[in-house]
Amino acid sequence: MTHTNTSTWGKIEAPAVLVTRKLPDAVEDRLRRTYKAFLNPDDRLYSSDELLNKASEADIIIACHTEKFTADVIARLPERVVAICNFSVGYDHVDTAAAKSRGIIVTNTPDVLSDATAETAMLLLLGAARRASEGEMLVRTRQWRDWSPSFMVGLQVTGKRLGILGMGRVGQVMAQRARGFGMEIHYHNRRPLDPAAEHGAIYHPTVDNLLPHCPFLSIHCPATPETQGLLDARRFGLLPKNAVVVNTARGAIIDDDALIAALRSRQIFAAGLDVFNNEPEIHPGYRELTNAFLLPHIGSATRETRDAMGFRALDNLDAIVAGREPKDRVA
Ligand code: 8YV
Repeated sequence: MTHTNTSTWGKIEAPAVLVTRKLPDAVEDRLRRTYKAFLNPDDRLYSSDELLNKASEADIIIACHTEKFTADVIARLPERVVAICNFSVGYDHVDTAAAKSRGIIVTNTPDVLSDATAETAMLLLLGAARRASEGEMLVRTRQWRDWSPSFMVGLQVTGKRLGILGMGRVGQVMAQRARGFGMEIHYHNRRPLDPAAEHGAIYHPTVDNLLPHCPFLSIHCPATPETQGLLDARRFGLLPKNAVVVNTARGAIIDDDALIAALRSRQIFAAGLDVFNNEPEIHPGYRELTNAFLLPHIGSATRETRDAMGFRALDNLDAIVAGREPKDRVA
């Protein structure tokens, strides 16, 4: 595909866009105004074969993290597919090297979901620290029979230290929100932020340096081959005893067996998790833990953010069709 080719589309017929999942109405309306849209009104999850079959009529695919574009799937995509515009900031579900080698453009939707995701991280941090899951279960199952000064005592968040692993867009919003709770921010990132953007946060050059300073830890780095299983038994062992671990990034960053063992032994006080390895078939060990506060990957699930993600994906699509460089190109 070349940009010269794509920019001629408008003169022949509207480019065909396959949308893998049901998107907000306003987003689908805008899409339909300009393109030949193949939508998924029932929001069915396509198998790879179905996806490939449907892609036979598409020039561009708007995809979510639920569709896995492995090297094999990308190799089997029809010749006419020129771009995958993701409705997500994370793009670990796309083999970008394979896409690049076939000349398929890949985009994502950064920025627009930082507030919503940081809200979820804060919810998990507070919920895990204050034993929200356990408390809610007591109420719902009529096991709440009594009150005493020692009943359901959790950890106070205010004024504590928060470690942020990955100080990108979401990590920085999380830091800002946590400062509202008087938290002191420590972080690790591939590079330190400019001092003006740090707002006093303390940089640690390695993950191992950061962890001993973190009674609370929130994960905000992308899933890459380098971060796969980054938080393993050894690294969990570097956290202070009774730490709280929160993950709104990707399940792949955590070694599930190691976290479950640390939660069972109470070496880690609690975890708040919105993302998991192998979603939605998560490690069964999590379901048994009362000190795990679990959400079903809803980090960015607010009305405003879903619309904004869709419009951002369409902005990228429009740019590609017009032969311009899309703002959020990742491959
Ligand atoms: C999205 C996410 O809801 O954008 C991301 O990377 O993890 C989620 O917040 C999901 O990926 C949409 O495809």
